[in-house]
Amino acid sequence: MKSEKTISRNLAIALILLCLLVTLGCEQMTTKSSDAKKAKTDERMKWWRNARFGMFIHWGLYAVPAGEWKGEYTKGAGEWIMNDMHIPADEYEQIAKDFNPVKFDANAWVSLAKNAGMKYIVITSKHHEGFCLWDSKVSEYDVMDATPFKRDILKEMSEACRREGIRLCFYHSIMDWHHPDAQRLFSPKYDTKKTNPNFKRYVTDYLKPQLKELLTGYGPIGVLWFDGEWIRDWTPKLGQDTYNYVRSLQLDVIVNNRVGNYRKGMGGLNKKGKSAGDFGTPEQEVPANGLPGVDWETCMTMNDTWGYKANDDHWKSDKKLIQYLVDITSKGGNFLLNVGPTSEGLIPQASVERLTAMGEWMKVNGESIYGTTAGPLSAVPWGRCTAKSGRLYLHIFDWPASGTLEVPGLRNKVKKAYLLADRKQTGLTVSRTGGVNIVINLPEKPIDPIDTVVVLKIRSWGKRSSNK
Ligand code: FHN
Repeated sequence: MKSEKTISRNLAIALILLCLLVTLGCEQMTTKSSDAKKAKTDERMKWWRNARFGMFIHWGLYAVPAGEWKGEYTKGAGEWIMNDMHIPADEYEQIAKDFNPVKFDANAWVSLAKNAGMKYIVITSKHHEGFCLWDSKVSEYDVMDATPFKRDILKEMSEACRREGIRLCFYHSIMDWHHPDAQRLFSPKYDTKKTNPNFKRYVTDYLKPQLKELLTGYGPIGVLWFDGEWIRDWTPKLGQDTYNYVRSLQLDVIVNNRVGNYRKGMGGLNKKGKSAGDFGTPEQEVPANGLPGVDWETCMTMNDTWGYKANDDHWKSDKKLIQYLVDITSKGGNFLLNVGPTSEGLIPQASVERLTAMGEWMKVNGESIYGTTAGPLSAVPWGRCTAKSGRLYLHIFDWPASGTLEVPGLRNKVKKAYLLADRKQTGLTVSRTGGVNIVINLPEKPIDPIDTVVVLKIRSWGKRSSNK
């Protein structure tokens, strides 16, 4: 007969074993569910990660003054003229009567983006001014009711994007200087310190119904790109709720992190590295080391303004823009490059010229951008490196006078090296100078002085760092 002591000891051991099994089971279930969640997110983000390059379009009533108000040019960006020139909402809204962009051609805009090598377009549905570029049923302050133009711009963009296989995405401002339940209360100058007692009504009766219009009336939307999230009325809870709401309308839509007002910190992500939203949004900057482990996109102007300004001729060169694209991609990010169309509906010629030049480069070198990840090489003096399975793309900005390219820190066995522009893929001589450095013999002159790409076909040997 076993003593009572033995029975209670065995029971205790059995209980501990049971708890261990239950804990292990729960952990396995948690791991399984987080793996499943990650797989779903990866699937949803796949096209965006492959795309790497998109067009940002800032267009609204601000294109009419084009930076000038009563004979004075605003010092700020074109799209901020209402606030920066202290124009009261009821005076500013009169501009709608002059918004008649008769030269607007959605097909031309979408073709320009496509020929530049861009795979998606993010257009302002409504910027901070509150004016809507589509036929909204919850507002008269839109292109159909308030202007002589009376065409649904987003509808025409949606049809053109679908025809050209370009993903249509919407920028939408949470901050609204026109709606009485939002920041209009503080017109003519909004005040980040003030709150509107009716802001919740703005969210339920206006912001969400408009998001529903945008996500149910214009076909599949690639990205909902929120902005104007820094106002005091907007909270992380509202952000998470809005993220969930938008995804309930289109499950596959991607949402930027500005829905969750975590833009501060790591170039658009909170200290924990994750925030409401699917990607970080550094603006007018490229994080020195990218944002390792998360998706991110740098948005940038071609001159100094997002919305058109007639007196802003401070244009970045096509060399600068191409090398930004490569730099960002080499760090694992996307590049969202802006155009600010005029009140006639034309994209400025200076933007067209730069996009055309970028398209010429992309036609030859797009393989080294699309679907690539951050390169495994640490900073190299001559350029950048992007990567795809089994291949490294060496982007040479500064062609070595010696005719030899030194590639430090590469453990992988090199199977072949060739110039990406060389369709015959003629092999370049590669030698290893001890350990992890290789030297590639190059032609005397670069193919492209802005960026000539050498492809290294490599055998994956040992762990290569990756950014995700
Ligand atoms: O205030 C806006 C600005 O007008 C522009 O839309 C940029 C683009 O990312 N976002 C805000 C400034 O961060």
